[in-house]
Parts: sequence; C-alpha cells; structure tokens
Amino acid sequence: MKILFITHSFNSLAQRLYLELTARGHEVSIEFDISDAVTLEAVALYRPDLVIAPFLKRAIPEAIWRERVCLIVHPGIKGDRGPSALDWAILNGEAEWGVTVLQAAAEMDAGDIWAEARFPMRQASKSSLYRNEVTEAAVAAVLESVAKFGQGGFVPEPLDYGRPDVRGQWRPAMRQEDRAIDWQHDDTATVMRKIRCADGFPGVLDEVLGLACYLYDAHPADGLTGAPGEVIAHDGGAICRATVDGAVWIGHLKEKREGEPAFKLPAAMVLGERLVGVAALSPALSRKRERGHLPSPVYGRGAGGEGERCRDIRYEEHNAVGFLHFDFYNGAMSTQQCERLLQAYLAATRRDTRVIVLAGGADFWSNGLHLNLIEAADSAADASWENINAMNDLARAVIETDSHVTLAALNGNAGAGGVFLALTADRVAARAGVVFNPHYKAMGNLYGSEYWTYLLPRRVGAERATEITDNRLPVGARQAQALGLIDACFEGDADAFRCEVEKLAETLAADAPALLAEKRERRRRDEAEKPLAAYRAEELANMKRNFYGFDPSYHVARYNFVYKVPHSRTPRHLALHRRVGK
Ligand code: THG
Repeated sequence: MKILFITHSFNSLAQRLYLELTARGHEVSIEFDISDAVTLEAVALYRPDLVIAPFLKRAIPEAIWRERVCLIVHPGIKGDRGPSALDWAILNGEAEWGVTVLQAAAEMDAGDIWAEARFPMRQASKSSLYRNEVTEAAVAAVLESVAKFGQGGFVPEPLDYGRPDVRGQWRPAMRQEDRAIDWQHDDTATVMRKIRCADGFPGVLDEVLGLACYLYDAHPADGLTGAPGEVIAHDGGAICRATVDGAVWIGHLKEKREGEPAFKLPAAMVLGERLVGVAALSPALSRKRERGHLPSPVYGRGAGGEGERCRDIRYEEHNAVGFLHFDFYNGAMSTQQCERLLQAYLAATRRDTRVIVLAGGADFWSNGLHLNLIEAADSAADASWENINAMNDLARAVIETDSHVTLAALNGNAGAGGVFLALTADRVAARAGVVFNPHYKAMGNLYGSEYWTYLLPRRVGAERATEITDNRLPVGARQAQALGLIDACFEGDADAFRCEVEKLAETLAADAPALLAEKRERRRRDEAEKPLAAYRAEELANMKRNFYGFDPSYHVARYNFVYKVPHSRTPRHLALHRRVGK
C-alpha cells in the first residue's frame, strides 16, 4: 500500500509507525502539516491508498477526508476527544488508558472507530507514557486498522456514547489554570501529576524564587520536608521544593519571557543567583553523607530510600555483572555529565566483576551532545567542542576497556552520537521497539565524532555505513540487527528486556576470559592498522569546521531544534512524492 503520513513532525511515534509499516512492505511518504494547500498538494502528488495522521494537531481538510480514508491516531480511549487527551488522563489519575484509531471527519475526533488498544497507566511523565505505552498501543491499533483497510469490507464503528465500552468524553485543551500548582494545599502526588501531565510540553507555569517559569522533570523527594512551596535544597542542577506532605525534585525549568523565546535548562542554571542561600544539599542528606550512608559517587534516583538525592547516574551489581544506568533528561549528555559518567564507568571497571552493562535511561539510551546547554553557552562553538571531546573521552574509555566485557543495553531510543556511543561496547542489545537514528547530518550537516568512522564500518562495512549516514532515516531495532548494527533484539516491554539483558550478561560473564582475549587481540590489530587517535583527529578536524567554520548550518539547525522553530517544509528524504524524477 501507498501510505501518506500527515503529521506535525516526524516524532518518535511517527518514526516507529513508519518503521513498522515499511517493514511490512508498505511504502510510506511523509508530509508535515504546514498548510492546507501544501497538504492538498502532497495528496495530489502521491495519490496514497491510505492517509494516516500519527501526530496531528490541526484538522485534515474536508477535500482530503471526503475523497479517501484518513486515520487519526488519538492517544485516548474510545470516546475520548480533544487535543489534551493524555494530559487529562494523567491529571485525572486514570487507572487504564488507550489509543484509538479513528477516521477523520468534520467533527474533531468524532469519526468512526477502526481500532482501540488499551494499557494500564504507569506513574510517569506524559512524554514517558507517550514513548512507551502509547507508542506500543498505537503500533497495535494502527497495524490492526491497516490490515482491516487492506482486506476491504470492514465497516468502522460509529462513535456511540450509549455503548458500554465507549467510556471517554470530549475534553477541551488543557489550560495553565488547570495545571496550576497550589503549593499550600496540593500534596506530593497532586504536584507530581500536575508536572507529569505537562512534561515535556508545555510545562507547568509557576513562580520559583520570584521567577516566572515552566516546571519539568519532577521526582518525589522521599523523606525531605519543609515549608510548603519553599525551595529547600539543590543538587546536581535540580531543585527540591517542599509540598504539604513531602517534597519534589524539579530537574528542569524554562523561563517565561515576555515576547522572547526561551528553552529548557537545568533548574539551578535558570535560577542562578536566586539560589544563593539555598543549601546545596538538604541538611538531612548532608548528615547521611557524614555518617557514611552515601557511599558511592553514584546514587539512585527514584529507587526508594529515605532522603534520596537526585542523581542521574546509578550503579548496581548482580553477581559478576555491573549495571551502569544513566538517565539523562531527553537523553542529552552535557560535558559535565559525560565527565561524571566516565568517572562512574572507570569506577565500575575497577570492580571485581566481569561484565559492565551500559544501561542508559528508561526512556532514552542517549542522544549525544546536550544542544540546549550548548545554545545557552557564551560561545556555542567552544561549548560544542568541549562537549564532543567529553563524549569522545567516554567513548574511548569503553573501546579501550580490556578488563571487562561491555554490553550496551538499549531499552530506550538512541540518536546521533548516542548511537555510536552504544557501538563502543563489545555487544549491543536493544528492545525491539527501540528506534535508532544513526546519523548526524540532520543537525545542519554535522560530521559527527564518537569514533563513528571506526565503529560503524567495523560493524556494517564501508558501503552500508555510507548508506546509513546519508539516508538520515530512522532504523528499527530488528532492522538494526539484520544490518549488523546491533547484535541482539529482544521482544517485550522494559521488564522483559531487563530479564533478557541479565541472562545475556550472565552468558558473557561465563565466557569473559575468551571474549577478553579476543578483544585484546582485535584491538591490537585495529590499533596497528590505524590508531584510535587518528580516527578521532580526522573526525574532529571536520567537527572544527562545523563549529568554527564559515558555514553556520550547524548553529542554525541547533537554534531551530532548541527553540522548537516550526518546520517550514518537509525534508526531501521523507517526502517521497516530492522527489525529482519520481
Ligand atoms: N478530523 C479531521 N482532522 C483531524 C481530526 C479529526 N485532525 C487531527 C485531530 N483529529 C486530532 N484531534 C484534535 C482534537 C481537537 C483539537 C485539535 C486536534 C482542538 N484544537 C483547538 C482548535 O483547533 O481550536 C486548539 C487546541 C489548542 O489550543 O491546543 O480542539 O477528527 N478532519
């Protein structure tokens, strides 16, 4: 089938659906929802069998949905309607939620229903639910709908609120008034729901130490208390704010500026001088530290325990296997985070274990450079240079490890430098739902580093390496395995993945002596042929031009990315119908 995606952007859900449909032999072309005229033109050029809207905020013009079937992916249960579906589900504390595929009609989200898939809700942010439960349900519901459409003769179900399984309702766009936190009355659970239902967009508008800003990235701060609303501590860039019955860590803020755009940054950085006088760590935690109850440099986030610190890097051990978790917001890795992760990694290599699992975070494994912090720096070029060198130092440490077998285990997506950082490991395994973006070019023709010129051809060969980096397309985990980009791919959810990774790590631990001998020999040969330092120098010479050279494309692309500047056209590599000579 020829399927046209009409979508606000090629977001993670649209990418995943694109991969699932193309893997099943369908041809998918993409058009961003820029204007009705452009959308009409795309339909006329491509003449699709079916239109799908994976992530669409505006109405599909009547001239299109009257002519052909247009399927809307709606992140809500049957009968749920409106632009803030998931926001309301989280705020209202729904125990179960779902995704409905419905046919576009005149009345928004009131068209006939093609499929629905449900899931139990998890206490997590909107973006985390969207990237996991919503995405899996959307894949199931879209594949079911496409199969029904392909077979023909299926009559979709008209929306009928009289039916017992139609339990949703119309809900308006959620306003900041609906999200507003009342620090004098809201308990921790309520504050968490309010921040989570707005994370990553649009955030909860609030005032922190006199500054109007949007809140993101909240975690309960168990065991900490203070006067409700008061900022009682800061740690690792996050601030801790007391509620009526506890406290929450808030990792990121976006300043609200009148008539001026802003972007998300670590909370402590946005607050700056305003934090003077706030304890760098809560008194309760300082006491714990003095008593030696905070032993390792890495300590859990969200792992329970009294008076927990807010840390993004966590290490745990099971028998001969060390697990290094690094859960960075949006998968972005700043210079400092790279340096801290390198220290944690080196500490792990000094442990009496045989395997180190690089587990990344729950929602992202890594997306490479921290573009928001680079944008905020006095010299974006200098900050980029420092950040890529820190990434490279980390990458080199993993490549050169000969004391342990390393396993990159990707439960979440990886993009750009994050993909190549994963390839530094001896073995790479991913959850089947993971989407890779193993290329840099989309970011203003960035050349890239992280030793990718060594790591990628070594795995897939020179020809495929060029193809993968030129295509600028997402690659699914199964496809990545078939290409040789990764070694293993495990079906199922995060829990199932964790089990499979543990098993694989145990097997690697049992084989460690032989694997390590092989690795040392291979590194010796590779190093003799071309030293790692030469790959790095060549890549960095190109990066220097990207950062400091005459062509500002990287800086422009980064600005557009950080400030979320709306697309003005669909990239040619996605819009098959706009290809010349087609
Ligand atoms: N039919 C058609 N086109 C569609 C849908 C449809 N396009 C996508 C759409 N469903 C997805 N669902 C909605 C439902 C409601 C609104 C937007 C998308 C909505 N929007 C407000 C408006 O347009 O005024 C603005 C909301 C806001 O402020 O964010 O109400 O079923 N043909």
